[in-house]
Amino acid sequence: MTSDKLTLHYAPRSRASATRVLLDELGTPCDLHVLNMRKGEQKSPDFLAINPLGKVPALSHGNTVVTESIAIALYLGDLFPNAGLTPMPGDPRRGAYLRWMTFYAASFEPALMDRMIGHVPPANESAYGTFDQVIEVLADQLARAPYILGENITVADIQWGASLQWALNFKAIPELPVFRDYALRVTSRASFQRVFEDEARLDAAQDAAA
Ligand SMILES: N[C@@H](CCC(=O)N[C@@H](CS)C(=O)NCC(=O)O)C(=O)O
Repeated sequence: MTSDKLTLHYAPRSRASATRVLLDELGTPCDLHVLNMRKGEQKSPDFLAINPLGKVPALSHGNTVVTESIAIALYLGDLFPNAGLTPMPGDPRRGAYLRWMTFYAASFEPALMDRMIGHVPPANESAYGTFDQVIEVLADQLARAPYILGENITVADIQWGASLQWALNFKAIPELPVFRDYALRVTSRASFQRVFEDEARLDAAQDAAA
């Protein structure tokens, strides 16, 4: 638990959306600092002082700043263990939790981005092997149970569900039933629906203001 104020530096329909859903799932109050990326607000000096890369999401918690979606998700999950979404140290799922969260940032996203720009690094030199291997490993894991760590949803599923839904929409990953079913299972939750609804409103307002 924490008494320090949380602020999510956020833009609608971005990687920060999954963070916003996670905050909703954790049931914690959080100020939203909404940036209009169409106006380049993420590159303002004030925001660059928070994240020098000028990218969202970023999280301020008291004097602590956390950037990188996965670091933020791990940080929040540990901060609110009572929400029941975090395999904490001592939980037999903790190792797998860290594995799949890190796999997301270190293997899946780079593989996806390389694929989208048509870059094919040599398999033995890339951090992830090949795109097809990453897809195969992920599909195999998701076929085992309703959620990535088993029968119960965890912080990891919020990230993976949001991302796979995005990747399916953009046809960036194969349209496998295991991906489609999983993404639907996760993103049909009330938390996602609340955030998607609000984001449609915010996005339209930002568009009009840009
Ligand atoms: N590795 C970062 C990537 C963050 C990122 O690329 N955010 C995009 C939005 S989805 C962004 O802020 N882009 C704005 C820009 O680069 O100007 C993370 O996972 O948080």
